[in-house]
Amino acid sequence: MSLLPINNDAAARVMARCDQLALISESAPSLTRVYLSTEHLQANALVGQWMREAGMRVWQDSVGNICGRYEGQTPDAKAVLLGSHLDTVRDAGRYDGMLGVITAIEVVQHLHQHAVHLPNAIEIVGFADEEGTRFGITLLGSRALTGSWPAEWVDKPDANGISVAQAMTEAGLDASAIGQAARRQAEIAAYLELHIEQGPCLEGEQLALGVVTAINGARRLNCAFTGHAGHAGTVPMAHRKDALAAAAQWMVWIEEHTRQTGPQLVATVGTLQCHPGAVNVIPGEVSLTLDVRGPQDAALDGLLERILHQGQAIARQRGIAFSAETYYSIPATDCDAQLQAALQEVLVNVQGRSLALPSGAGHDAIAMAEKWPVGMLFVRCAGGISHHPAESVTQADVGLALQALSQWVAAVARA
Ligand code: HGY
Ligand code: MN
Ligand code: MN
Repeated sequence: MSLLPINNDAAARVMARCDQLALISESAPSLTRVYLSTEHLQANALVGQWMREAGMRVWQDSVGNICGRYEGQTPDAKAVLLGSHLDTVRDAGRYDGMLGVITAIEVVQHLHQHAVHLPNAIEIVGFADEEGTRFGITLLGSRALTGSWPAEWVDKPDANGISVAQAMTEAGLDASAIGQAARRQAEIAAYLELHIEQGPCLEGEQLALGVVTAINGARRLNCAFTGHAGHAGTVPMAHRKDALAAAAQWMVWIEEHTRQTGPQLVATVGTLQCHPGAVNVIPGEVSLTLDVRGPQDAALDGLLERILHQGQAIARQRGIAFSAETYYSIPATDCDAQLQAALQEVLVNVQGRSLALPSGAGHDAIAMAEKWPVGMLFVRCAGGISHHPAESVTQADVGLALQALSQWVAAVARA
């Protein structure tokens, strides 16, 4: 039985719900919603209510993911898991993560309204933390499902010195029960994630939707240059050990060298702290973060090695110290070929043609791919803008995305 195309009221409802969720923020009118905050729990309650209205059994798991299940044709049927994250970066856009959860709920609502049950159950998860905004560790929600939480994560402090374990207790969770969120391999057949592209390719091709081929690998490091603070008026230029000048020289080299490698590799210094940070003091200490990404791990690690070598060389020339410590490393991750092929067919049906493209951004699908086949559906976003309040999608594209997700889920859940 073919599923009726989802109507445009659903697209309007998705847009309205993204707006509603965007109001749940610690920094209103801007959007910031971090792991285990009051806002996180409020968002879980609202999304859980939408899941219930769509005929799902709803629970919050032991790390704070909000989960729902819509039964298949047999009570113990494997689940096709849909999802994305509900946490945000600081001053975020309202579609990164949230669009994937809310569109998934519409697909289940459509099944429920037409009393359709597929061979597989459909589960949805609103992951608690993909961005790592509060504790600096990422994919917390999805790694709980794969059972791959490193033990030391519970001791990670936030900027106020509150550890993950303490924050869990304050949120009514128990750090000793983290393992209960892990899902058995046999329970889940596949993981499908709808997400905004966060890049310019679909817009450049005048296409609403695309098939994700792979997700870039990424490395994140905390780096520092340590020189000598000194009086800005009395220390001659030739005697200075200026940590900020060294960092500036390194950053310009990173940008130029990475640009020369071609379009696939990217490197970003996203944060920089300068100490003591006074107009009349030569900076003695600079700490900065480095984020390097690419579709192949070997090329990515080669670039990182050259960047770190250059940091050491600049420090040596200037007679100061340089340090770097990797705190985040995810491999380049392929999306499942069969799931890609199924989605490709759906996109030709829904929009006349399809486009396959890699993801420069990281996603929960990276963690989920360690245990289950994953597929991702990209939706065009204006100017490729993301991690910014100007992030936007059109209702028309959301309407097409709902049809595509619905048909993809039906195809996968029948396979
Ligand atoms: O940074 C990323 O790639 C993702 O948005 N967390
Ligand atoms: Mn993001
Ligand atoms: Mn995201």
